[in-house]
Amino acid sequence: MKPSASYGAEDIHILEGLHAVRKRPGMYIGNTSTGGLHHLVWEIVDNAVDEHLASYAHTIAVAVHADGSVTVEDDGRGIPVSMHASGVPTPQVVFTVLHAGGKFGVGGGYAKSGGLHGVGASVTNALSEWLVVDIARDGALYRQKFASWVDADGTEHVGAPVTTLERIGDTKRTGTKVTFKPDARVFHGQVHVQAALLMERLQQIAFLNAGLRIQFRDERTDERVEYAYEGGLVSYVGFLNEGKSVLHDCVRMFGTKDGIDVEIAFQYHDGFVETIASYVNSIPTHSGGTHETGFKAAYTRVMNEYARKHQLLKEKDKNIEGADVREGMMAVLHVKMAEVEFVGQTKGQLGSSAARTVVESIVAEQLTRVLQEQPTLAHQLLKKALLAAKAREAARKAREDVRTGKKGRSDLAQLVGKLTPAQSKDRTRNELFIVEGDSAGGSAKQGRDARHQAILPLRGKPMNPEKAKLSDLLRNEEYRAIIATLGVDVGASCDPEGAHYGKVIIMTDADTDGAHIQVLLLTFFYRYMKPLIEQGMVYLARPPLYKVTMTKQKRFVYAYDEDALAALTREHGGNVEVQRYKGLGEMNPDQLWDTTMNPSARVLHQVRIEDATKAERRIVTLMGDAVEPRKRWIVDNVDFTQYDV
Ligand code: 2B7
Repeated sequence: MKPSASYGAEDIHILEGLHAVRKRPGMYIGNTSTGGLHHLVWEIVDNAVDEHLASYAHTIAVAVHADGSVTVEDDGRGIPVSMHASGVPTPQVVFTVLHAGGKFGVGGGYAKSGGLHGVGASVTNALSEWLVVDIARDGALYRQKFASWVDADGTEHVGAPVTTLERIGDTKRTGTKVTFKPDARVFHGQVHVQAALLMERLQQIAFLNAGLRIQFRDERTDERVEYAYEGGLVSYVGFLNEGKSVLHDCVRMFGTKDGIDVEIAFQYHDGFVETIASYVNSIPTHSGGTHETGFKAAYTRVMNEYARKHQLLKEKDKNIEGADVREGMMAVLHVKMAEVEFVGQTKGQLGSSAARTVVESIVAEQLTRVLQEQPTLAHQLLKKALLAAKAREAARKAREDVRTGKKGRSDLAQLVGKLTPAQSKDRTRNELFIVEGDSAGGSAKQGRDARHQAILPLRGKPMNPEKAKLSDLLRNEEYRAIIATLGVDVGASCDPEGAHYGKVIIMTDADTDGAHIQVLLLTFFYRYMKPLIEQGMVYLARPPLYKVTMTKQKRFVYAYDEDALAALTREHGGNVEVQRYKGLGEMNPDQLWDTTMNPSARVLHQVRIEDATKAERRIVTLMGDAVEPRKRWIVDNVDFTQYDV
């Protein structure tokens, strides 16, 4: 494209501005890789969202075209087409002046736009090969084009207008449409816009702005989606909790104070993890900040007040801690305010102190009302919080008992006394074998590598963690011994870094009982020490099922499953003697070492959670009331990781 508009003296300053963006793109869009590329889209989308927040735009459409260019369109008022005080059309100011919104007073009424956002259209223009803006307003359609190019004599043009604002037709609609092509020279040739990235953020924006409809289409693949959520944050929480068992209907709290809008939705699920997704003016604050601090402070205070008032906490009791009242909470917090201040450069953390006071006061007032109006919910949440507090305290105590070797009323110390520790103190190399039964424990103890392998024998069958309350589990010797030996907390504060062992290996008999114990222990780890599974620290030992002696050669091998046995029998024309191992105890220490414990010979199955929801379903199927699937699982003794529900 060739320039056709001429420039006045004022334009020199303007062009210098955009040249600066080209020179140091990172300063304006963070980087010139994927993040920066998509930033070009967000600058434009943010302006459209601002027009929605001003109550004019209802629909935003985003399209990626076959040539890699992107269109963003809104049905708002349309950028004013009048001449700006500087003597150029307003759209030209918007697309060629850095921080046009702030400096030139364009777009008044966008009080609650995203801080540095809403003023970045010129940045997108500066880093594009070309940009076209179409404006529908006052019955007419207008267009202006911009481009970046280098003349034959080396003169560089950045985001320069190549047409002036032209009236190109009539229309009854109103709105703004911006189409641009990211400049490959800026992005090292990598200008492929990713649909998945756009969709994720567009959906998020739709959740955060109830009533806004966002359409997306990718003309490269013909993919189309539309995001529109009348429920706003409540829909968002529902989406985030999808696949989880939730404990109650989503709660919504909202209010406005000192010009700051606050909205919060929360809903607990039966897990431990606390998730608070917070935003300011639709911008994610991944590192939280003042709004989150205010929310947490008010939430903890009001819950404790309620607990005391209703005798759930006695006078002598300590307050429930924040982490305990938030265990299993899924929350979204959105604050809208003017003059947003972020901590640091990355916008990840809100710094405005007004947000803390306002959120705190609105949450205090609203949550007090919610608890009053819904006493059943209030009691449910507080009981859960008290249980979380108890669990944490019990886990701490269980570990302390072991550390101090204290003999209490319980015979925990005695049980942990059964632990045969590893000689090494290297927690990354050390392995804890949780072994079924005392006799197998004895063989394991004698057969092990004493430097790095510790043996914890279990008495009977551990309690079913699916059926028992956590408070009961924590009274159970087996689980207390495991918690104490591993040295990690259960629930939200479970930190694998603190574990005394790098590997936890469950070693049970290759029979139904053994399989059952495996499932019980895995359920326990899944429910209460999930991070250990996530970190790949939990394993199942796989002892052999058969000892197969080749009668002619007078030697033997181990068979780990029926297939291997069948193959051996076939191979040796039936001249085999088969010994079925019924339990680990039938193996002598050497055999146990050779077949099951020796790191260079054994078969271990790493327990993984590829998909937490699937795993949860699996556990419920295996451990719930459905007898048939559990039976099948136990009979098959299928490896946990390969079991497909
Ligand atoms: C701060 C600048 C960028 N602006 C307006 C008015 C409406 C408007 C815009 C826009 C992106 C792609 C489709 C204000 C604000 C400029 O001043 S920008 N709509 N949409 C947009 O960029 N969408 C406006 C007051 C009265 N009438 C119109």
